[in-house]
Amino acid sequence: MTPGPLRKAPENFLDGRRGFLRGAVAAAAGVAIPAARAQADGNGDPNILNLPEHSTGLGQGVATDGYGKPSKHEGNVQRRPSPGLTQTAQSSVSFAPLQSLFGIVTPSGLHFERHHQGWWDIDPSRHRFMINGMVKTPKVFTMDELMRLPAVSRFHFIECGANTGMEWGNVAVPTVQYTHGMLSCSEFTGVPLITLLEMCGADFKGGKFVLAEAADGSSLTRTIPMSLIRSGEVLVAYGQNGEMLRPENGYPLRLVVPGVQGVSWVKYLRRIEVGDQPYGTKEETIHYVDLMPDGRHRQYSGIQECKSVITTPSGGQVLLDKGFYSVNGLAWSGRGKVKRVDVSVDGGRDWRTARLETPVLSRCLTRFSIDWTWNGKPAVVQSRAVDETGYVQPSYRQLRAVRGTRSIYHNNAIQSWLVEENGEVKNVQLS
Ligand SMILES: Nc1nc2c(c(=O)[nH]1)N[C@H]1C(S)=C(S)[C@@H](COP(=O)(O)O)O[C@H]1N2
Ligand SMILES: [Mo]
Repeated sequence: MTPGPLRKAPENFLDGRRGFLRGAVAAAAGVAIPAARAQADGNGDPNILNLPEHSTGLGQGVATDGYGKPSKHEGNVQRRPSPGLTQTAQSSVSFAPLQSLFGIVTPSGLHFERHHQGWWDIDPSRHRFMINGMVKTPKVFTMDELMRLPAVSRFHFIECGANTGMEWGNVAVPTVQYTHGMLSCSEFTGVPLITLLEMCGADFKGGKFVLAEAADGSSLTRTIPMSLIRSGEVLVAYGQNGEMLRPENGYPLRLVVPGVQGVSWVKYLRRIEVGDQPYGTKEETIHYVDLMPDGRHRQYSGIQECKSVITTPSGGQVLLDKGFYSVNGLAWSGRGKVKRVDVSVDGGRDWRTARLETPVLSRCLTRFSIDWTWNGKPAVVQSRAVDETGYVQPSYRQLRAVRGTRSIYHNNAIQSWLVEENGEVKNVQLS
């Protein structure tokens, strides 16, 4: 099979440029797109006939800068801020380039960022983590003390509650990076919070909640129910994808709260307080609440419901030709494993069950794919995920029937991409 004739998403939709690259490899070799297509059988291809320098010359020695970087040909794969959102340096978002990623793990340097008050590169030797409140022995841990304890490593997604938020207003931002890019997935390493609470003699009878507090100036604090912590899944984490957390992602310590919206994953974690009731902090009473149709606020809607999105083809990409495509994307659920993903290429009339790429892990991204032969006619591609609880990802009509139209957060509706006759892929909303 020849490589899919799929152009990459525009380098940056802001400067109005279109993605004219067929792919990084073709671009680097200076191959014109039609020529590359005509020579699909290799006949007369100068890239086969003329030996390149890398086949005849000497390569470079081992990297001496000590830490590897991506190929220079992949320079357009970047996390990017959105012009439509908060743009002060201190309260900012960058979105992960989902359209350019494979599998389920987000490379650490492309993990999305959400900072309420800027990020810090904290000196781990001076960082302290305290547990107090309803405990027998309040304790302060250094990083060394934490890292001596038995740790676990687990793959989990993190999604900001505001991911896909602009679509509530049918703003239809152009690419999947901006519709769904406040989503990432890593292998996190850390100590289960339950272990640390036990070390402090936490009162598990009266202590129904904990408050997690950050060490940055955002005063970021969130209530976590003890029931989640008891499952052993909540981690006081220092590792991300085999190395220490990146500064942007909370170095040297962050809370990992699998399945729960990103704001509860407190970065620069400095304190856990055990209490007997929810704390009602600003992040749970003013922000991250949902305005319901009856005018009341829905609070503490922590769990990210089952959701999916097709990343190829997706907004901003261009299909160059009719023919075979491997339609693929990501599915996830804050309630457990993804059980099934259905894909439609006709705007939801017919659905086919997609393949799930292994491993399929709980509260983790799952990659799905399905074969599609595009006939060159306009097509609307959609994915609909079902999780192991039987919950089915809703359409916009179904979601709005319950939630109304005035939300910002917690939009898990089915995403539609329109493939136009000229191959351009656009973000559309079907009512
Ligand atoms: N200390 C601190 N923790 C924080 C935040 C923050 O601004 N400061 N942002 C929260 C929000 S709203 C989200 S969505 C996630 C984002 O994590 P990331 O930047 O690692 O992607 O961190 C959460 N934890
Ligand atoms: Mo967030």
